[in-house]
Amino acid sequence: MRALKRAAYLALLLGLLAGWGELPAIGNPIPVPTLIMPEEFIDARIFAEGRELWAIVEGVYPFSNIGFASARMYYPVPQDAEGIEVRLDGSALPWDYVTCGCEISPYYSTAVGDYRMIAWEIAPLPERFKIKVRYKHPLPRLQAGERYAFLYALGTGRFLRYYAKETTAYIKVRLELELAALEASVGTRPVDCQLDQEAGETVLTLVQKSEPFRPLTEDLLIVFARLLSIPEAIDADGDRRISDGEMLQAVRYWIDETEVPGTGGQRINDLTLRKLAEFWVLGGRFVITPYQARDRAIEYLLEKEPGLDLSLEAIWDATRATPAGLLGYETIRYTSGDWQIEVGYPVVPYPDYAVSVSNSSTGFAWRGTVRAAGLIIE
Ligand SMILES: [Ca+2]
Repeated sequence: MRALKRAAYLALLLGLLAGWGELPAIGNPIPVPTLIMPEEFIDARIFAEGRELWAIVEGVYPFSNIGFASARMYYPVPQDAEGIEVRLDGSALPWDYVTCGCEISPYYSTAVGDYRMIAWEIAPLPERFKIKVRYKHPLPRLQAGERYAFLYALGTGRFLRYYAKETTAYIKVRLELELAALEASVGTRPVDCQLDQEAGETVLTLVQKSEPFRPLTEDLLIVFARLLSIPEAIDADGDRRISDGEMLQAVRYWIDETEVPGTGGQRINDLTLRKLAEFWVLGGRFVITPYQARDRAIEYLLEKEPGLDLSLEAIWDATRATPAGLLGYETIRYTSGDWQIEVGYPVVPYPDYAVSVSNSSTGFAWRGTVRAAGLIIE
């Protein structure tokens, strides 16, 4: 049993197991020591920030540990990942980049370039524990146009030696944008995923099961083309404000009745031109989708109460909460932890949004109207 007291080097999730040594066989058929990860849960939110698209990725990995005293775990993240957080049962764990000359390669090769390996230690290693990893990164843009790639390193199982009859990954990617096209693949195989489009966002749901007695060994790649709304296409510098030059360009498109590039063939009509002029005159960041209204309200509340435990980087679950039978009005309910944000709006071009923000544990409650030009009325 002395072997069990040695620090065991595990590379679970996403790494490899070194220092495996002789395995004291205790129970059959489960090799001991071993780590078991039958499921993993991946949530990602893709959104526009300026002219770039970003992803916030959150992975939750529940483990059972049979016989390991401690562990060193590895995990690949994009090279330009920011705000990397690793949590063990909710508490922050220190992590570091794997450097050359270490136990494993510092890089993990993917279809969109090398990812960097990070590592952390857990000692003592509980019998059951949950690892949560979170990071944010800009998405690579492919060729010209509005095509982007999102890759999740699902295939780290190719390095692993852990035991589970099979591993199932539950993946949910929320794209806060309109899509012109989307293709998902695991390795080189296209995969069927469920796509739900609602209120200007698309939710991709995918359940990926490994082969029996094998981990997942290939990465998930989503390639998509973005469709711009007219204000987004006119806003050439992506600051969500309409400058003098951008307004002038909009007027040209309106006079010539030409299609606005990137919008899938839309033209500027009189109403849209008036709205663009309003955004231009008022100068605020325009709000043209329910999720932008939600974020504008969060931004406003954080300015008012900086200590508030609300985050612009939360991953929200969105559901349609429009009462049955109500026509011409929609309500989207966003939830994240104890927070709930409801955004209601009439189904007309460039509506004002009625936003209510509440927290079920603190009793916090706020209501206001977010106007399309970004102004807030309480
Ligand atoms: Ca602009």
